[in-house]
Amino acid sequence: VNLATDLRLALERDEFVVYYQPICTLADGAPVGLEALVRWQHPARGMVAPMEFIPTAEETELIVPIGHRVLREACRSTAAWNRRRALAGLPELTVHVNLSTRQLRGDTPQMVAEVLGETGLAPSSLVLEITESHQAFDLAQVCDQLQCLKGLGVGLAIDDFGTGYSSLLALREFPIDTIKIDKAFVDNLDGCSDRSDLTRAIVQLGRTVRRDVVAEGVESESQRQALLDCGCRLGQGYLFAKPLDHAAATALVLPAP
Ligand code: G
Ligand code: G
Ligand code: NA
Repeated sequence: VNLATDLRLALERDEFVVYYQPICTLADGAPVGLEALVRWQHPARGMVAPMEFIPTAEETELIVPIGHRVLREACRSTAAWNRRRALAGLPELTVHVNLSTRQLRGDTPQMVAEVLGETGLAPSSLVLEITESHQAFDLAQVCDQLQCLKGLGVGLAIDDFGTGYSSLLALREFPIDTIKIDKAFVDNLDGCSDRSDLTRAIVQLGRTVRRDVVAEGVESESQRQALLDCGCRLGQGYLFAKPLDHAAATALVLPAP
């Protein structure tokens, strides 16, 4: 069977669902945002992880309509959560949506503006996480798109910072507000000191250039403490919560009735 054909069918049948993993303040575990993570609810194979279909989706450009669905669903859910949080006196959450460099095309800023208008989510509540594409991309075009997106008032984050060839170049060239430190560097905090020094240096780099820093893949109390000690304020990972379905995310972000 052909994966591209299956993905087209999955779009028609509306089989893509969005999970949400909280981004928390490391000090007290309070959620300040959520990362939207796509899953494919396959009728026979069950829940399929993004790594199994995103590369093919990028290659076939099916990532464009899939990404549109994910963005709309994530913005709609977060707008509803934020309305209810406001009534309860709780601060607004941001929602982080992944966009691979391959998804940044001429009409992307307009698509994002339309989704914000349609769902009523405040632009400042949306953060787009830019991930390096599995396919080649045009740096100048990506910069241009990111400037347009920034003009809408949304936040921009670099995902998996420290991996891939482009981290420092992206930090220099892109109008980025937030750096997400790759899990590999968080894992290092439990290891030998040379490696944890490198992690500390990355956190320091983020602070020096005045970007928010989010640590990914925080799994242990000792990692949480080490991150706090080096001045990192925000984290995401199994220590706080795994990616949750819509109902479980709702229970986490809204006060019990
Ligand atoms: O949920 P999981 O940790 O398996 O996700 C793995 C990776 O898949 C994420 O780190 C992210 O880069 C990618 N991913 C998840 N959801 C989306 C999405 O909606 N769009 C894109 N482009 N990538 C996604
Ligand atoms: O956007 P990104 O590629 O970083 O997506 C995060 C991925 O990492 C998701 O697939 C999520 O399920 C996974 N993940 C999130 N938190 C943890 C964690 O604490 N430990 C591990 N091993 N994986 C995590
Ligand atoms: Na991400």
